[in-house]
Amino acid sequence: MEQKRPQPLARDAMAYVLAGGRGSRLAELTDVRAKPAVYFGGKTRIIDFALSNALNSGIRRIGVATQYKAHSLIRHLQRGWNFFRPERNESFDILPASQRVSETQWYEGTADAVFQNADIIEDYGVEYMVILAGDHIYKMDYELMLRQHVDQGADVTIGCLEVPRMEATGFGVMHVDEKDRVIAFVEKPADPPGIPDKPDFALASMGIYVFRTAFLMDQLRRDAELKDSSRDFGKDIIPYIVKNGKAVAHRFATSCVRSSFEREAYWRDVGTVDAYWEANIDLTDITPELDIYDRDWPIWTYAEIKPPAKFVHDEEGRRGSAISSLVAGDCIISGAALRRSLIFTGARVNSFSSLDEAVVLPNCHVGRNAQLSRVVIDRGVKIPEGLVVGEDPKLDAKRFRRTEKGVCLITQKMIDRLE
Ligand code: ADQ
Ligand code: ADP
Repeated sequence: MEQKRPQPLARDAMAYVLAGGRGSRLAELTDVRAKPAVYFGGKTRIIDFALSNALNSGIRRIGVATQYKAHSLIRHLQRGWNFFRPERNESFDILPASQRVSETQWYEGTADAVFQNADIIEDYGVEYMVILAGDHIYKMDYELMLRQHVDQGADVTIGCLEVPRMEATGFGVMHVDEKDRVIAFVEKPADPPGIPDKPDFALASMGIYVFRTAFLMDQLRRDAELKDSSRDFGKDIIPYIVKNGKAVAHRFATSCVRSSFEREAYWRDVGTVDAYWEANIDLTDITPELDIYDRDWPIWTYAEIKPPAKFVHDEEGRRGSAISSLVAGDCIISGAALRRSLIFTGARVNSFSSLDEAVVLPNCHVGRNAQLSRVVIDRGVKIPEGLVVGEDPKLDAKRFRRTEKGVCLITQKMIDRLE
């Protein structure tokens, strides 16, 4: 008898990406754009990781809920993620908070950002919902998480990872039994409970969840009736299911996608300027912890087709090079020296300048004789001739946003104030 090929569960799932939060700890980087739209890794934006994971996992229906400063995010999605075809049962929906349920309501919490679009989601008739956050850097095969959800007969499956206990105050923290069933869940505890046999670590929720669509919708409708709910997955929906249903933890390490040299299960929040700078600069390592060149798990993005990066030497023939650096297209490095730096599209770096551990967002211009060390330069900034950053901490802190780790975030407004 002919054997039926098992259908990947991902083809019967919709990925729903929550991309509305502000990410205020990224300071000026999120003044004009939502955190998921912030540039990362030389070409991509943060949200491209969750979206590429969904695509590479085989998911062909995607919804993105947007709210805060969504213009640049929406523009990016429209340009880069527009290849889904309804006739192949594919869809890509951008779902801005548009007061569809009540004219006075934005999305209240994360659960509300799903509930307000219930009719659109139910119309697609998919069996499973994969709820994702649009603001984390990681590579993960969601098919494996879906498979565990079905195999264990869970009501909700929660993606989780082990983090140092004292860093877990910003996460949902759970306790599990020997079968990884969640027996307790606390959202952002002041004193996070440790893992029984590893007390210095806590089991933290990644804020990603798998549900059967019908079950999720029932829960959202139930929660919508409550007066005192904040309509949030972490605060309301998940704790309720842990108490009254079957919640199971899915370990990130089991479905994290790794290339041949990636050692650890890589996951980063990049929610602060320091974490953001560090994760970008780490990519310049000889064997970085995150491989963005993995052809088996490509990170798709939108990028304009531009001329290649060009390197020319200075008048003395000495500089005009990049060591341990990533340089995107349309950059001209003329007579400048780059070390451990990550330069996005369209930069011009002029003679006798040096950049050391610099993250330079698109379309920046660095004038002659500038010396910049440990910086993040916002998009389109014009660095004046001779500017020195990274030598005098007090002066830097007065002029720019200087972090605990001594990283300076530089925006055009800060440069304009110098003159
Ligand atoms: P947080 O990350 O603090 O905790 P939250 O601020 O609600 O949760 O953001 C989750 C995601 O939803 C983010 O991607 C954000 O951009 C987006 N978002 C927030 N409000 C939104 C809205 N109104 N509309 C649309 N999108 C919105 C959550 C969980 C924790 C878990 C961490 C892991 O609550 O349990 O540990 O994620 O990072
Ligand atoms: P991205 O670099 O993320 O594509 P942009 O720099 O183009 O984003 O800005 C995103 C949105 O913010 C756009 O709507 C843009 O017009 C607006 N914007 C950019 N800079 C400013 C500013 N200095 N003041 C107010 N709005 C701005």
